[in-house]
Amino acid sequence: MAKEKEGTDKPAKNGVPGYDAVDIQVLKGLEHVRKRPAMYIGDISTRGLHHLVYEVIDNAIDEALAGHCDKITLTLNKDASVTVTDNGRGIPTDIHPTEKISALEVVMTQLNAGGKFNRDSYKVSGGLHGVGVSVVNALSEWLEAEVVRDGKVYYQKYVRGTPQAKVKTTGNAKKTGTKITFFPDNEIFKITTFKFETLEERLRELAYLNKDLTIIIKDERTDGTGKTSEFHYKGGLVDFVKYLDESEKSFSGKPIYMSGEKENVQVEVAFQYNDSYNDNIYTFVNNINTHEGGTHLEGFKAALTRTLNNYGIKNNLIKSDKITLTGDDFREGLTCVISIKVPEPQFEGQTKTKLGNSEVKGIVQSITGEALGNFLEENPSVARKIIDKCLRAAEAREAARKARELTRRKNALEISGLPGKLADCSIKDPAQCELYLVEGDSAGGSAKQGRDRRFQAILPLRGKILNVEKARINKILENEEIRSIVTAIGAGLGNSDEFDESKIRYDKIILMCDADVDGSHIRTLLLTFFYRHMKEIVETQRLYIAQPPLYKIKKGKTELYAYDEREREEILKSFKADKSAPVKETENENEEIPEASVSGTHKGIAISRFKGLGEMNPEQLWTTTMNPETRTIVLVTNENASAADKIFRVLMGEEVEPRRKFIEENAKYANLDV
Ligand code: 0RA
Repeated sequence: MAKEKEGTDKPAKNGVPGYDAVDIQVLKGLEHVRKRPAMYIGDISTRGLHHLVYEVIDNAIDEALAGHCDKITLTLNKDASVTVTDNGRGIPTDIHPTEKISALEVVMTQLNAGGKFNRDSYKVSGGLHGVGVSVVNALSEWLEAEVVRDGKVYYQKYVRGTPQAKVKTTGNAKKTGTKITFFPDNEIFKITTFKFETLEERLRELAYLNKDLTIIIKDERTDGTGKTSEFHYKGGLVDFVKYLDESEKSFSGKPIYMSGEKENVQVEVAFQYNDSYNDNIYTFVNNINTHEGGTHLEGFKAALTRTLNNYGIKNNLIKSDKITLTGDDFREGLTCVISIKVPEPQFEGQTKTKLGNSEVKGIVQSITGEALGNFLEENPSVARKIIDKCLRAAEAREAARKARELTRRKNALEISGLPGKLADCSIKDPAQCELYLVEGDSAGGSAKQGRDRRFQAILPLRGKILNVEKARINKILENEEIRSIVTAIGAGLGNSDEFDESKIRYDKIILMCDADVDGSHIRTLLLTFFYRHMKEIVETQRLYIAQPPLYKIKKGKTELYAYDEREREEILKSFKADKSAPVKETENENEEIPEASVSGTHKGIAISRFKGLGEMNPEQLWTTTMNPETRTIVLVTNENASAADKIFRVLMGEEVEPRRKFIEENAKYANLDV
């Protein structure tokens, strides 16, 4: 995509005064961004909208990486615009030697103008982000840039990417910096409301990754939360690991930190071990989250496996003739953040978040291997605890292998190989099929009767399923309910080489639980299971949550269902307004809603609250919750892995205090919990 201009010769004028080929090309550039915004920012949903902010922030981060900026402020303004201020060097404003206009205008109006400036060192650009601030400008109804540089304040305003006047000076000022205010174009974005929490999460992450940086976010919108957060973490990655592991007990003391630099690649790693059975490794390259991993991750894993194994054998902790430990064993209970800075990162993979630079593996491996070796020698008691944990993981893995073997043999004995409780659908094409996982046998029975058996399969689940957050893989595989889920889906246990996506038997897997506390607990347990052990199902957008109604409201022969309090009120209002069967006003508007099954009367109107799915008859269940024409189902997404992961760990993990805090802080959203 990069359009490099060679030499300094301007192409010949084409006859139109004030226009030459370069200008036309420039115009075409931003026009193309407006025509095909998704090519530049991924999509035009809320995600793309937030990308605009990240783009400007990343430019400020580049200033920080170059050592020129230590404070970034983001403000969500009253008028719905956004301001990003930084104290970097300021976008250059002098006349550009070849473009013959202010460099500020070049940066704001030309695609990939970054290449025209010598912004030294590690750039964020080139990755997921890094399309340039000109893209933000093109996709904004208006944008104002204010630069403080060389003792002056410079200013320029743009409308949909077009400058409204030349760059002018508006005053004098000391110091340096850039302030960009933009108003996302509602011709491009359907939704132009920023989500404070989404931005906050990324800014917090950036502050952890750049320990000298202070990042502030302010919500000044009239209908906003009025929240302000300031992030500054002196401990950097060490603080990040503590934050990620807030809900777990570390047994390796405070996070182990190591850093080094080789061939211009800076490496920083912090990690600790906790009592859980999961590993959580987050990797970043130039502050970009490399979700798909890459050579830096490979290097670290190799160093961890080799160094711990060598230490264990040398100190007689691992008897290599008895047991062989795998990389997975050395990562059980590991929480780790790897952050590296590479001058020319190459990003690969489906979402361009996998580091490809081959030289990086060896660099990370040697820096972290050496540092870990020293740490183990200096901290033998921690070393022993870590090796112990790894040995237990290996034993469990061996037990799990045997359990799986057993399942396979058992399944081979059953004719269909499918769980007995599963009421399968008759259509065999997975693309058309749905699997309902239903809480309780009685609701399962209604669902079996109410369903469209051609494409809907029902698997009733009895009681609570196992909390996989607190169990090793062998225990998980011993669990009856989990085994039937895995066999019904048909692709094997996820997150492993054994998983075969092409064998998934359903296009949608829908969790259907009661709308009460127990139901929401079971739903969380199921979500945890899918998130941890069948991530592929979440990632391929197959997992959904059914939305059963909370109330049935009946007047005469008319029966309506309400899915929340607001709908209940609306239906009541419409019933009362309906003159065909006059109803006297209730004397008390706040009359208590009768408990389950017991019908309450609002003078001719009967409201009943469904306590559980089991209370609905098959036909009700079909119309309200299962009929694709009338039901609502909510897709489970995995937008922000680190945030979702943290929520699971807080809710399902060991420590009680963070859980209490989380529930208290989020109690008001409790009925939205997904
Ligand atoms: C081009 C060159 C230089 C800095 C920037 C752009 C720059 C862009 C943004 C966007 C938001 N804040 C920013 N700060 C700086 C290098 C400047 C120099 O070499 O002096």
